[in-house]
Amino acid sequence: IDMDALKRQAAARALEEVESGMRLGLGTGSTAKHFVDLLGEKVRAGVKIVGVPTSEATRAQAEACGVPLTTLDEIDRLDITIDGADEINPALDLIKGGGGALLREKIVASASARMIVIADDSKWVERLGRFPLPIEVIPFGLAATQRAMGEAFAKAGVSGQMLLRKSADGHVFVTDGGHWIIDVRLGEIEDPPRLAGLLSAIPGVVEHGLFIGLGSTAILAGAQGIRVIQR
Ligand code: DER
Repeated sequence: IDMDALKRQAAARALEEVESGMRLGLGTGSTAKHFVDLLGEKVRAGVKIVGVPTSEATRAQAEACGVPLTTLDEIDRLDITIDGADEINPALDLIKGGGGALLREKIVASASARMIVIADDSKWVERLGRFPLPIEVIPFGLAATQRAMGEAFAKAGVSGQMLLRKSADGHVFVTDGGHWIIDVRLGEIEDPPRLAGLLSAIPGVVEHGLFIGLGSTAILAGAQGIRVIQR
């Protein structure tokens, strides 16, 4: 099965939800990339939309595709954010951040009336946590922050090795927001909302990749076709 073809199929199905006049959040990652690509074709065909990109990478791609852009300073509400995910559970809670864009992605998704998650069906899981959870942290006081994270994991009944994300060139990965990312493979997270709350309470944690209650629709493309799941 060509995974990239599945991603494109999910993106194409999401495009059917887009109408002229809409204000869209534009996600980040290889699946969202297909969406922005296909959206550019719709814009050239005359569909009137504006988009807020969730990363500098998506901004560059959207500009190249001719998608009109705006910001969440010009407008304070979006109609739909279309974005990928690393894991999706039956409650449509997500792990995101594999691409390092989780902070702007969560800000944009939170400012949207709807969030459509597009993915190949390998992302669909019963329980979140096999994929390492990305946690965006401030470099200052990192050891103290990691200690607090360890305590939060213990309270939530999970544990895992914390890895500071590195770029391909071996340097510490730096997000669009100038922060670092710690990835932790926690295994099965029994209570994602509880862990999300515990992590959000840590001062040195800027944001984390648990997206709770934000996904309204999941569009999953698999060998048997496309499944649309509403929350
Ligand atoms: O980093 C992110 O949040 C991306 O959306 C990621 O979760 C999905 O990326 P993919 O579409 O390349 O699998």
